[in-house]
Amino acid sequence: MVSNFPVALLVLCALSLAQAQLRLFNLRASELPSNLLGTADGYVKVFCGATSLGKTAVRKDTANPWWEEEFNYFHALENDEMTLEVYDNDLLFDDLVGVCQRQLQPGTHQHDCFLKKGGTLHYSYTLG
Ligand SMILES: [Ca+2]
Ligand SMILES: [Ca+2]
Repeated sequence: MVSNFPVALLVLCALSLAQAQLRLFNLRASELPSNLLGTADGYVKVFCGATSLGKTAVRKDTANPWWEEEFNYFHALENDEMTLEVYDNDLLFDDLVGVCQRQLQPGTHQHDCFLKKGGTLHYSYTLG
């Protein structure tokens, strides 16, 4: 006798874990704070859940940087938490300017996030 059970299980898994593509783009910041070492040298680290998606290049000596990098992740799930950490690159220790966290929702969204030490991060993402 042949059972359909494994097939049914596979279909169920596929339905409940509907992975989607996350695309993060249009990363920029405004009014990043200066410190003793001068004008900010900003970069952003990107995470989806606990998975690191990488980081942008450092934009040296600008309070209003933009980053051309896009981040793609093919195993995102709705309600996954995306974390964006904004740093000021310095000689010895990079300064954490602020952290932005957001639960992913389907569609394309644009957000502004106020950074703890000053300035704002702007970004867009698409989940789908
Ligand atoms: Ca600098
Ligand atoms: Ca710096």
